Amino acid sequence: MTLPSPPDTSRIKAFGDHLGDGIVQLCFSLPVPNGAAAEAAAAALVGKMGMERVQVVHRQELDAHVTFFTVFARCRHEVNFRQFEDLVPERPCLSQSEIEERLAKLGLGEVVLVGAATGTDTHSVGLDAILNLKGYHGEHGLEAYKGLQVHNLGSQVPNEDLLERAAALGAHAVLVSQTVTQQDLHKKNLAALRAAARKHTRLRNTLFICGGPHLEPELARELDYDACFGRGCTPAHVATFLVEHFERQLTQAN
Ligand code: B12
Repeated sequence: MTLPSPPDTSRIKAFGDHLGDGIVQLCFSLPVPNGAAAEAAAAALVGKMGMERVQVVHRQELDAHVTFFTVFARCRHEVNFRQFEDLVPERPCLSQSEIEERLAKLGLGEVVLVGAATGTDTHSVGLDAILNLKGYHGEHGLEAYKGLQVHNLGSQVPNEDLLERAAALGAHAVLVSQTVTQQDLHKKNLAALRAAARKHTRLRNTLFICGGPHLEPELARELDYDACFGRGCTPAHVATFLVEHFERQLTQAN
């Protein structure tokens, strides 16, 4: 395959073989036995998605009543990439030593962070990746940073327990992890946490940061969170946000 010169990113299409061909690969399962009828049904389904030139290139029995498919097809649609570049700017990221240096200059003493996965959410790996010493993606977690004092309360923590602990510790920031659920439990839980936090006078100036796979920054803003971090973010992204936030706050106060 030859990769041509950079395209006009205001109108981009998916491509497989050559730029602009619109070719996509889809993988899915249907609850039917493997066979020619299953293949026809898979092709029809992809056609209904608006795809053209549908080719079922692979089908495999997963069990007697389930078949897995790989399908190539052409998608006519295009998107304006520039619009997304503006919408989702790359987060700037400082190194751990730069962050530690700038934290020390703030003169706040230790910045206290209290984190948990709240409600019924048992997914703790994401929050641990950000907070625990071991870290993520070759980076140390926030526990390793001089100038940060980290309290990771774990998962399935009731909102009120998180808030009480944060208030008792005088938290500068509360970090909450939530996995998106089909029943919107994450929304309800995040909203309830913010509502309950308003009753704690000691948390009036505390930052509220949420994170988790598929959490939308727009939703976080709507629910009055100061920042939202999704899949792929690293401890340094979060620490950069924190130090820049406190620097801005100090400049505004002076
Ligand atoms: C491991 C896992 C589990 C483990 C969790 C163990 C544990 N101690 O954490 C177990 C088996 C318990 C589990 C259970 C369930 N799981 Co699960 N699980 C996963 C899995 C395979 C990996 C998640 C993970 O660890 N990722 C690695 C970390 C590093 O990534 P991350 O979570 O995205 O975190 C990053 C960012 O999001 C961000 N981040 C995350 N939190 C925070 C917080 C803050 C403050 C910040 C700043 C950043 C941040 O930073 C991290 C680093 O970049 C995912 C599928 C997947 N591949 O993602 C499903 C997944 C998350 N689970 C899912 C589901 C549905 C469930 C169950 C409901 C299944 C069931 N029917 O029982 C239950 C729910 C249990 C409950 N009450 O919460 C779904 C969620 C659906 C969705 N809409 O997104 C997923 C996506 C699987 C799927 N494709 O369906 N699960």
